[in-house]
Amino acid sequence: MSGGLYSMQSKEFDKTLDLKSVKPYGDTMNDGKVQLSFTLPVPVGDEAIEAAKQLIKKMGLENPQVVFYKELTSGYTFFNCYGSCVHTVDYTSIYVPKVESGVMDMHQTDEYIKENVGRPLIVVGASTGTDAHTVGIDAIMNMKGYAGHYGLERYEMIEAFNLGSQVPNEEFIAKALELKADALLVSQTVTQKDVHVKNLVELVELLEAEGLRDKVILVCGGPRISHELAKELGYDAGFGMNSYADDVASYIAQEYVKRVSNMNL
Ligand code: B12
Repeated sequence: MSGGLYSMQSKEFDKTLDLKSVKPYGDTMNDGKVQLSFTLPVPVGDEAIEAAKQLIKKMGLENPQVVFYKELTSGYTFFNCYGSCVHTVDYTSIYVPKVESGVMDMHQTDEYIKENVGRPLIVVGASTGTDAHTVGIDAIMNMKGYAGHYGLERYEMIEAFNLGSQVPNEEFIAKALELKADALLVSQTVTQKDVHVKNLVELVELLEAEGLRDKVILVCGGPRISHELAKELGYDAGFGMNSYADDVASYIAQEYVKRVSNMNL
């Protein structure tokens, strides 16, 4: 829900806050102050600074200020700038789709699977395609876990197989079949030229072609993945920054039980 306690506290602090037209906060309410940094492919100098200011105005920011600039290499200038945003958003109308299942800790999830499934769930994960980033999928799956949250390998009632990085989609599916996976976890970090979208969609298409899409719980994750994007691409759920094994394990367990009980209806 938008607002709530936060809005009450902020309104007491500053009566000019209107959650229907929110703009950035610098050091006074509604000053719209934004900090941004970028590089222009032009030589360092007064013309470069003027070009940066004109660009900032075109972005919808008033009073552009270049507070730092430096030549990166010949013909390229880096800028740190400030400006005041003239646009606002209606915070009260915002709806962000999220994974709805409640989050349980490792022991609760193990207990839940014992009681409701009666066997360990098989989870196969990888960083797929050309993506070489392993830290995200390791954070979710490794025994030692991440930021105080044990990974799936630590769960008594989850059999977790981490295939590592740069796993081609075909190989990922073959391994999922061999291991009789209940859930597939895909990690995608690189989003340059939308490579993640292409790769994630290709996996869905391959699973569909093999008649396997409905037989697995399909989850993706990564720093620029949202639940909304995941759903759009044909996944059951998506997890972004600051997600942990607890989130995905709870989701998989509850989703599995939901599917089995729907089948038994
Ligand atoms: C370490 C790193 C590398 C290492 C990776 C080593 C390894 N073994 O992983 C190396 C040096 C190999 C590397 C290479 C490259 N990298 Co790099 N890398 C990074 C860096 C510094 C950290 C990433 C990281 O480990 N984050 C920590 C983990 C814990 O966070 P996370 O991945 O977000 O994971 C969390 C969530 O997203 C989620 N999650 C992630 N996956 C999954 C999966 C599931 C199923 C679930 C539920 C949740 C989940 O849970 C995790 C825990 O909360 C980032 C910059 C940064 N500071 O983020 C750049 C960054 C990701 N790299 C980048 C780039 C461009 C590259 C290269 C293309 C560079 C190049 N030109 O060669 C190559 C790509 C190689 C390839 N083929 O993939 C860019 C990506 C930009 C973009 N938007 O696409 C970044 C953002 C740097 C930048 N600012 O430009 N990189």
